Amino acid sequence: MSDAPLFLGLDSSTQSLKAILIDDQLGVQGEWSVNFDADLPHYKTRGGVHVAADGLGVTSPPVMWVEALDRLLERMHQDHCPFARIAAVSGSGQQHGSVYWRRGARARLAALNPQTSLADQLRTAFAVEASPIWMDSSTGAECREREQAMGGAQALADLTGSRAYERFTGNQIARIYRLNSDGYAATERIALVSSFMASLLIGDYAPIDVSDGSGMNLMNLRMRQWDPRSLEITAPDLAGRLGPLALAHETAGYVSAYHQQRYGFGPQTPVIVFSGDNPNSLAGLRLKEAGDVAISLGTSDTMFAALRDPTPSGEEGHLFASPVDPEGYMALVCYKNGSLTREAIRESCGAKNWADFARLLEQTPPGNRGRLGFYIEVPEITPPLLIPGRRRFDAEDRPVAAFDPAAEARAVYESQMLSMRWHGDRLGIRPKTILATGGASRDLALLRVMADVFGVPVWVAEQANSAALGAAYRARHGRMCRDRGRFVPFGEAVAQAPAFRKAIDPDPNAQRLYADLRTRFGNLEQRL
Ligand code: XUL
Repeated sequence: MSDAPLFLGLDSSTQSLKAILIDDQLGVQGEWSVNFDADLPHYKTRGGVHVAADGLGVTSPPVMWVEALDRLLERMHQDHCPFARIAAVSGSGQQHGSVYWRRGARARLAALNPQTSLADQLRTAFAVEASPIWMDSSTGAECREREQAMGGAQALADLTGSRAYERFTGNQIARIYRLNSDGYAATERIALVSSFMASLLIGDYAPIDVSDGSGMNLMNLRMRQWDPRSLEITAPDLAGRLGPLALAHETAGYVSAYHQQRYGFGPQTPVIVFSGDNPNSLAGLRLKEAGDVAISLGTSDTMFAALRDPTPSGEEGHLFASPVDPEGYMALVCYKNGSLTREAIRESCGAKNWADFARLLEQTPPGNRGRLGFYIEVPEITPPLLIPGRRRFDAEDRPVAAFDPAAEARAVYESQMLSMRWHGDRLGIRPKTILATGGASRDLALLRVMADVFGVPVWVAEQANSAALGAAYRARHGRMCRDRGRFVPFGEAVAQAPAFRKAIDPDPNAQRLYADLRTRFGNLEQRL
């Protein structure tokens, strides 16, 4: 057993850096994490981020992610993690965030000294010290310019998979070029969070994968190549700064001497190209067929599905290249008001924990006697409601100032699920079943509302960290493709993965009721 191969998946998310180690039978052998606020308090982040005074700009310091990697690997080392048995590593990053490596950084990465920490050696390697992340909504002007230059929102979606979105990296790069042209001029390479973390492992610039790269408004989705016109309207000499794209099962490089000497990785450990957290979750949840839909309930709530034949929308949602099928796609709908918003409402309802909140919610019937609410604590992506506020309506669509706590508790859950159903439907996502994942997938009250609103059974993945797990699965997949010298269907790499568990069936009565509420919800949302 002691020589049996292991596979490591990392997940650099908004609030933490996590690791999952699996064996060749896909069993989880260990899990570790570093929480940015609690473990690295000197960066003074809240929820892993810094929010600008206007509420629209949201960034994280990239050196914090660097320090987190050493911290995580040290923890694993203290736990006697058998690094030498790791046969491949891959990883996940929060999508859209960008890192600006300063000229000369590549040479520094290649010469890392294992006697000194990564953070000490790379602290000054950034041309822009605050990395914009997915929660940023400050690029409205750049989005409008992009859509105009590319022939409108639908034309841009047809080309790149999405209309212009504030958090998409191309718009972020355009803004940095406009406001900080010296920083842009000093930039040697622009990485996504995913390719950035891979670079720290291989000691060189790692490529951006086509799946995470789809979240930039810069890539031709069908060709899986940078679109020259999109790059040109963003900033000068961008192609060289972005480097090549790669497929997610390809090898980015080998774990560098720094990590071999410090932690004991083997000398030839391949690092499989890193991807975004939603693409990795798709891999972790093994979504393959049309009608297989997952909902991830975390800092962001996302709904995603695997597709073969996508129809881009110039209005909403995203299409990305698949991370596990070189010819496949994935559809994604993303919400910023996820767990943090649920928590804020729970607190204002006076419920101490989720069990209390569920008891409150059960005091009102499904459908909440016609009451509907919209809970926007932070500028929302879907729909684009940038002004925070709690807006409530009675059964006759008249605005009301407040709900009692029981109605409020139900309204926030119903509103979130009705919105997913409404917007997913417009993007062609029609679930036959839903697989729930993320921290809040442990909340049965929320899953019940989900099952009833969608009218389908909800299953849960026992392993809540689907992005890190998906990265570990992809590490195994990438290693298989390498060893066989050809693309191996992803299903072969995960054939032995444990089955999911059914959590709840829909109640047919509630289901009918929600069908009526849906239309009212859509109309009210339009009004807002
Ligand atoms: C997806 C998105 C979020 C982040 C969260 O488009 O913006 O789900 O990936 O990490």
